[in-house]
Amino acid sequence: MKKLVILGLCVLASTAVLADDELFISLDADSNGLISITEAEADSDVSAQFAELDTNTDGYLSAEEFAEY
Ligand SMILES: [Ca+2]
Repeated sequence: MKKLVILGLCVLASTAVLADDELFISLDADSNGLISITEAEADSDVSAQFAELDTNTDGYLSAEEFAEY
């Protein structure tokens, strides 16, 4: 039973990562691996948190920065 719960949590966690990846890919309109502030405007939530997510303040969200979203 305990193993089943752990397995379930792993599946849930990997699904969440996958969903974030899909959002990242869909927002990365020019597929350069970075989300610009213009690309982020396609999602109002990401756009609103852009400055917070852009931890190195280069004006782009990398996959690593976006993972915090
Ligand atoms: Ca950045």
